Amino acid sequence: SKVAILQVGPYPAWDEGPLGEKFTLHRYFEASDTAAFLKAHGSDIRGIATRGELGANKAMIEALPKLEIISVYGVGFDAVDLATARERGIRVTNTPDVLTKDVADLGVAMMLAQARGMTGAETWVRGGDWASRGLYPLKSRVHEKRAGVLGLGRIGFEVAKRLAGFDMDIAYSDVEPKTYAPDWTFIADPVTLAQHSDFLFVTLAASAATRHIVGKQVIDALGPDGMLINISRASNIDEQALLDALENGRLGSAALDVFEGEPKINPRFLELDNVLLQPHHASGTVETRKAMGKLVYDNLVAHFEGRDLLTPVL
Ligand code: 8YV
Repeated sequence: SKVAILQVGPYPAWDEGPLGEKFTLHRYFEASDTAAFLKAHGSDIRGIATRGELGANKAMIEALPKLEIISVYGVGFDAVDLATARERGIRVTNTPDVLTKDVADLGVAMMLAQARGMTGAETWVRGGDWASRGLYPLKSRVHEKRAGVLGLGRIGFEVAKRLAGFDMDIAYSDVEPKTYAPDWTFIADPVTLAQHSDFLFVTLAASAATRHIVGKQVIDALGPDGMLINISRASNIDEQALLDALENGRLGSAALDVFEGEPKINPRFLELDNVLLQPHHASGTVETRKAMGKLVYDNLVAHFEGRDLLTPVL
């Protein structure tokens, strides 16, 4: 008989097909009463297939006495209760590397789109302003400006590499200087980094230690001409402080792919014209999502066949 898996969120058909053939999938996201659902199926379930932003919380893990592995579709595993998993000896996997370049691409695209006012410019054309009002307002350039990268891991490195192609002056923060950072300036303190940035990219893996690392101080240091770009997790930013600063012009602008409580975002964002809003899709290309789905599947199969995990976190 097939191993039972709790499927926390939906996947594209190309992933659900093979997963459903190999395992018995219990589709948590379709349950109207999730507690009753866990009660009904929980005693059989030996694996979880989840998504980066959904993870697996304590209550979910505790409802599954036979749970052995949590396979995350995403590089970020901050939504998985790692402490509980570790205590129970539950394995955890994620999908690093395969999504790195897509996430970096979108981050840089967001910077360019926001800096050059492309969303407004599109509306200018479609709404007839070009014909009736004439030239679109001028914007500041990007090249030769200062970029700060907060977190020079895999994604931060690919962002910085791309920014170097735009002749930007690059600095970064991390726990220590990185040997693989060519001539980029290391600035340990995020507030000092923000002071030295026109564009600040947040590319940190989220954890309790990085929660609200971008708070009022960093935002004020970036200032009324600065732009904040977040392609990591909402928890890395104090969203209230960000909204306050965007509303009163203490921060110039922001470009965000992630939000507290997403997909239901704070309606204050919708009132602002100095923020570019994206629906958490930095890894959202067909090629990358296929590679992520394959890793979720391959890690689960490797575990249940007693082989080494491909991309273990725990
Ligand atoms: C995905 C992500 O959008 O990798 C991550 O951590 O958040 C993204 O790649 C998400 O996990 C898909 O559900």
